[in-house]
Amino acid sequence: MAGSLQPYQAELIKQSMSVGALKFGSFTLKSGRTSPYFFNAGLLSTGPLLYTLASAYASTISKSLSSPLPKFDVLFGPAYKGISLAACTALILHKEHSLDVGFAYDRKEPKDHGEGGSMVGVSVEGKKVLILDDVMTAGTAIRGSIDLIKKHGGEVVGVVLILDREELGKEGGSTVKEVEALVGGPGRVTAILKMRDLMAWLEKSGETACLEQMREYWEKYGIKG
Ligand code: OMP
Repeated sequence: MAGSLQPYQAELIKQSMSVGALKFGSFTLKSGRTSPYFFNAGLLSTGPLLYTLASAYASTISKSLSSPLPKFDVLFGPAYKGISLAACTALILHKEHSLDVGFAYDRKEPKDHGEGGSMVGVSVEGKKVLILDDVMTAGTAIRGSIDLIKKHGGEVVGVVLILDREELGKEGGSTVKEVEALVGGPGRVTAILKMRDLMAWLEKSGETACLEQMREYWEKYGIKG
């Protein structure tokens, strides 16, 4: 199962561990599952860490562009954590990949005065939209963003994540496959890291106890095949 890690992936894991953004232990997830690890993207909150992360997002997007990810017009960062991450990534796409895209995000509480509404940034109406989010487990959060963008007339053409936990979704199959079916098909959900990358890192680091718990969790909730 363990594959080889790219240097930028190993660097992100190392930096995430150093600030406690990636932790091993026992955690209750939004889905109710009890997980032996948790990734808290909110702790990647210094200039250097944001640069490492946004660069990794931008490289992941750039690598998938043309195929399987089509050209897109807007990078959408769901509130709250996705907002700053999508803004930073849009900057890096412009500066380091010559890719100029719009940036948009939502408000968790719609504004009832001034311009009002729940969407901020460039309009998604009639546009191809790439959603940038932190972690995907059972796909509830991503489904909410897909619905919101559709409601505002946008077409979601893909999703990019920090971490794909490679878990079973609500319908009992792979979350990734379920979400890909909603956004255009295979390859449309991409991630900087997958659960199996974390396992490869634990194996390389000789963290056998953590690795054993990860394997047990994978048996229970990991994608099959
Ligand atoms: P799903 O909505 O089940 O896909 O869970 C994804 C969300 O859970 C993320 O947007 C986070 O709010 C949260 N989460 C993490 O941030 N890190 C994790 O390692 C796991 C979760 C989680 O609760 O599943």
